Amino acid sequence: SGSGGAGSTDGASGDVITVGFAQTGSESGWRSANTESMKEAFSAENGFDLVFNAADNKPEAQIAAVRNFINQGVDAIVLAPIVSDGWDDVLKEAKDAGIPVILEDRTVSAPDDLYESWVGLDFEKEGETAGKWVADNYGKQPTNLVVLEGTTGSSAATDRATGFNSAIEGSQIKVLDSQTGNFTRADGKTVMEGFLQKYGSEINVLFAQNDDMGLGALDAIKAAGLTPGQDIKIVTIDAVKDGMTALADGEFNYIVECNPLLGDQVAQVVKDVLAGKTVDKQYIVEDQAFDQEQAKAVLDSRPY
Ligand code: GYE
Repeated sequence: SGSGGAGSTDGASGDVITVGFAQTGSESGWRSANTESMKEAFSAENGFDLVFNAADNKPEAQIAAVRNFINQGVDAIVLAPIVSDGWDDVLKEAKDAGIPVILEDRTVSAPDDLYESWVGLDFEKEGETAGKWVADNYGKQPTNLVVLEGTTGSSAATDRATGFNSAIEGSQIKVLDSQTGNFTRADGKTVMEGFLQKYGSEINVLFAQNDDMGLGALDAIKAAGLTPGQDIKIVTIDAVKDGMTALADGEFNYIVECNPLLGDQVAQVVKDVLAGKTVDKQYIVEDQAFDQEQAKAVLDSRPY
């Protein structure tokens, strides 16, 4: 490098590293916490000049953002891919330009020699943990479940579904319906309204693939005159503050954590790659899970 962007401070600590970060958008509480973690880790104090882009969950806009980073000649690109498919061409362009790409959060379906490393979570295991809890608690008698899926084509949604479905297999859980709520509160609410119109009080359990969709669904459930956490049990993924609050308040029943604080780890991988050190192809961050009592116990100490 050697050409830090405007306002960068080359000093005793060495050259400023210019990093283009292509974020998905700002769809959820998880995403806000992840963006904050990344901005903190890739700060000027830590020797970085961060070029931040959020693509509003539009895959074409995100590909264009990565192409822009290549044209700008950044030192490295960090990508939180909205969807898994469609990355082969632009990742090849980055490789040809000699710009290393590090994935954070979600993965891509492109060959893994097109990126250096992936820092993320075991989404399949998250889904499996959620499904196992549902099967253990409600799967011994006939139980009707609806699903709010995350962004279609995202590895987070696809892998959570795989894990969840395998865990409820052989139980008496029946999936009445499963539709995308795009990981947002607004769509979680709208899709849940549709489920309630169609199935009414037949619904026993809701699995929302993130907290925000579950939080949106709370409004729909209450408006239908039902009590969330009782008439309809709710299991979600993420464990952000609002989700954990709903769990501690008895409106959710179980949350599988998905840790968004990946910034420091990603920044370390970027530094190592640029220093020519060998890095692992993937770094998986551990997740926990919480029931209502556990949520009450940890609520005040949650960092996000
Ligand atoms: O669960 C959801 C966010 O990819 C792990 O994306 C991430 C997911 C997270 O919008 O809240």
